[in-house]
Amino acid sequence: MRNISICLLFFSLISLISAETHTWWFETGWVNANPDGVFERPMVGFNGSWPLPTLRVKKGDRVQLYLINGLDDKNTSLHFHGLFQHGTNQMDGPEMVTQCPIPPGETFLYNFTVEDQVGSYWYHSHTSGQYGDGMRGVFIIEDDDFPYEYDEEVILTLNEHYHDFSDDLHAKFMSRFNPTGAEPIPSNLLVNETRNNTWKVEPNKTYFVRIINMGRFVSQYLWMEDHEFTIVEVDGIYVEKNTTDLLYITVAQRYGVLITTKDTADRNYAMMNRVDIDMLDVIPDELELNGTNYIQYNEDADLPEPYLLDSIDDFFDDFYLKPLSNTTLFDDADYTITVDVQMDNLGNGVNYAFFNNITYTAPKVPTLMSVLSSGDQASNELVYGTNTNSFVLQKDDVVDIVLNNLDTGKHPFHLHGHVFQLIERHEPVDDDEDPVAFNSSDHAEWPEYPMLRDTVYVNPQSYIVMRFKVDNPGVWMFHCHIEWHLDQGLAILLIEDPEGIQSSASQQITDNHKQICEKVGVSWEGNAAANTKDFLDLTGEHVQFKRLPTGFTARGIVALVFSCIAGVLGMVAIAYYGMNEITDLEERVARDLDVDLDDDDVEIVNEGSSSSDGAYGGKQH
Ligand SMILES: *[C@@H]1O[C@H](CO)[C@@H](O)[C@H](O)[C@H]1NC(C)=O
Ligand SMILES: *[C@@H]1O[C@H](CO)[C@@H](O)[C@H](O)[C@H]1NC(C)=O
Ligand SMILES: *[C@@H]1O[C@H](CO)[C@@H](O)[C@H](O)[C@H]1NC(C)=O
Ligand SMILES: *[C@@H]1O[C@H](CO)[C@@H](O)[C@H](O)[C@H]1NC(C)=O
Ligand SMILES: *[C@@H]1O[C@H](CO)[C@@H](O)[C@H](O)[C@H]1NC(C)=O
Ligand SMILES: *[C@@H]1O[C@H](CO)[C@@H](O)[C@H](O)[C@H]1NC(C)=O
Ligand SMILES: *[C@@H]1O[C@H](CO)[C@@H](O)[C@H](O)[C@H]1NC(C)=O
Ligand SMILES: *[C@@H]1O[C@H](CO)[C@@H](O)[C@H](O)[C@H]1NC(C)=O
Ligand SMILES: *[C@@H]1O[C@H](CO)[C@@H](O)[C@H](O)[C@H]1NC(C)=O
Ligand SMILES: *[C@@H]1O[C@H](CO)[C@@H](O)[C@H](O)[C@H]1NC(C)=O
Ligand SMILES: *[C@@H]1O[C@H](CO)[C@@H](O)[C@H](O)[C@H]1NC(C)=O
Ligand SMILES: [Cu+2]
Repeated sequence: MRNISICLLFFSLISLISAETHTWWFETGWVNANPDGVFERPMVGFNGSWPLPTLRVKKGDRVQLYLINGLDDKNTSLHFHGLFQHGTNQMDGPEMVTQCPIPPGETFLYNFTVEDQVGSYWYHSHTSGQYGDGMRGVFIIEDDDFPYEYDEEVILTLNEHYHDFSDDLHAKFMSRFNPTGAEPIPSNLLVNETRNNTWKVEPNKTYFVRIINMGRFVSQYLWMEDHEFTIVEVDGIYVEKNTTDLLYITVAQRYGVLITTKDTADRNYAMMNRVDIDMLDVIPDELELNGTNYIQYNEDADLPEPYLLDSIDDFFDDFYLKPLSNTTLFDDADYTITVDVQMDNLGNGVNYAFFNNITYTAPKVPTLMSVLSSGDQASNELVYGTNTNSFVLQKDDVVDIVLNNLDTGKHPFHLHGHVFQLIERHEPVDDDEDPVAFNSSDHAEWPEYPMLRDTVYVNPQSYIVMRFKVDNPGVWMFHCHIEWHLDQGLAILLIEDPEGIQSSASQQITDNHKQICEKVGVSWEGNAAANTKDFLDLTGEHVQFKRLPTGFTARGIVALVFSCIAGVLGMVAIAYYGMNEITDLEERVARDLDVDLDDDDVEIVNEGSSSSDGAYGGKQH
């Protein structure tokens, strides 16, 4: 008995000693690069280089990452995608949710441990659009007890690239001249932050490939000529092996796959990636939809030809993956959050995204700081404002999120601070039919061992049901990972166990963090309106634009668009959306808005309310 406890003590000491602290200092700044090989532009790098470094840690290690904002006119922040940040919510990254934005010249210390997680993750700026300008990198938590055999590990990132700066794309996107909310079209797809990527392999080997989509918009298909993928990990969760030859990967998702190479090295093979064209509003002729990359066995052999498939409909459905941990379906939900997703125009003519008619509008005080400063009122959702879509969750509850997608697009949803069980995903519903909503008294049979991950897609006009346990005190964002849609306000906040947050020493705002808030001019106390006296008084809070007046038809916006496109913007706007003909645009806008162009009874939107676009800045005066 005594020997056993000595042994236990010994091993726990060993694990304490072997837990390492990784201290990194990184300074953001612009770096010229030419990722797609056809256009050089500045990208956001670290310490003068881009792409950003791959960060590697081991389970249990501590990370101390000092982020110096070297950009001279932009705030920044850093999110470690998929990490639970248990007890360190303020290190999660999203600005105005868990932290104050880091202004130019300031340094923020991200200080946390990786505790019980292993697998493939990534890090990226959580300041509007910035990661699309390059501020993204791979984060790996190595596991000494990896459950499968392999010879070598390799990283494979997917991305899409834009020649224009995010801020410029954002301004045109969140504009009344883009009333249908057509997303900017990527310039090119990337693999490993480049094109025509060569992966050098050896025959007779098994590679463990960590595939990570670090894009901000489009899902990608990935397939390899005559090589199969055996899926063993999704979003940091080990799963029972399942083999496929075609993967579908939304932005922010990760797949860990085993690939066994051929037994001879006499030829090379193609590795193909393809954009999900259903997500694009227009497909410009010059956009290369299929990327060809190379699996190189033999330097002297010819490069492979593109390898095409007859159909890409038969991609692997992640719903059926089974976690290796055998985690069973959690108990019935104690609390259900039902949210409807919709895109629509507000009174300024701009197209926004809504959860239950609310477009997320950032509060004046980061929500975590409202929790910490609101004392015994922290459980009152009103404290967090009327436009943040905040839900307070009770410790240890099982929670379902029922998400009904009334929109005709697919959306990849990400929950911070958790992996969740995906317990139902309904098939897509065609545009010419009505959206189908979840019906609790008439639903599919739920799996015994549901798949677990941190990012899933919902099909067009369809729904998903997700389940998780309230076991991680903090303010966790749940949002569409399409950066454009997040800019449009497609987010809710889950405030888990507010008392648990308040009473934890490690959750208190660090001095460094307070200093950052002071420098950027954001209060670290108060409700959503920065009121520190009466936490239920929301006077002056940020709210979304007013809705279009009743009886107003979207026709007015169409009219406005045409008069303006014909005038000021002219061909610029048209070329920008990859449209060649005004009539083409006219039809598209009309179809998207579901209006009849022959009807010339036209109303004009109030042009006076055109300033301060954007979900992060939208204010109603
Ligand atoms: C990055 O630059 C900072 C100063 O700007 C320096 O302190 C740090 O050591 C550099 N980090 C690396 C990894 O080179
Ligand atoms: C990839 O190939 C295309 C031609 O297909 C070329 O224009 C481009 O520069 C190449 N990109 C890189 C990064 O090598
Ligand atoms: C940085 O954030 C602060 C606080 O939200 C804001 O006032 C300021 O305009 C931001 N700076 C930039 C350059 O966006
Ligand atoms: C990081 O956090 C740990 C735990 O709170 C603390 O002991 C350590 O001093 C912090 N690191 C720095 C550099 O402040
Ligand atoms: C992708 O890039 C990383 C980092 O440069 C490299 O280690 C890896 O081998 C590349 N992967 C492939 C599949 O080419
Ligand atoms: C691969 O393994 C097979 C069977 O063990 C063997 O016959 C072959 O020579 C190996 N190929 C190479 C290139 O080593
Ligand atoms: C791209 O790949 C898809 C699937 O393999 C194929 O159907 C399509 O014809 C390809 N397009 C081009 C232009 O090669
Ligand atoms: C593998 O995937 C298929 C469907 O793609 C599913 O039917 C099967 O249950 C899965 N098996 C495991 C062990 O994940
Ligand atoms: C999960 O169940 C399988 C049998 O289905 C068993 O072989 C395996 O050991 C179990 N794993 C764990 C972690 O319990
Ligand atoms: C959203 O607004 C519509 C129309 O005003 C209304 O019918 C619907 O009930 C609202 N939905 C929610 C969840 O509040
Ligand atoms: C939900 O399903 C039940 C049982 O099939 C049915 O009676 C009810 O009408 C459905 N509700 C809706 C809103 O479709
Ligand atoms: Cu979306």
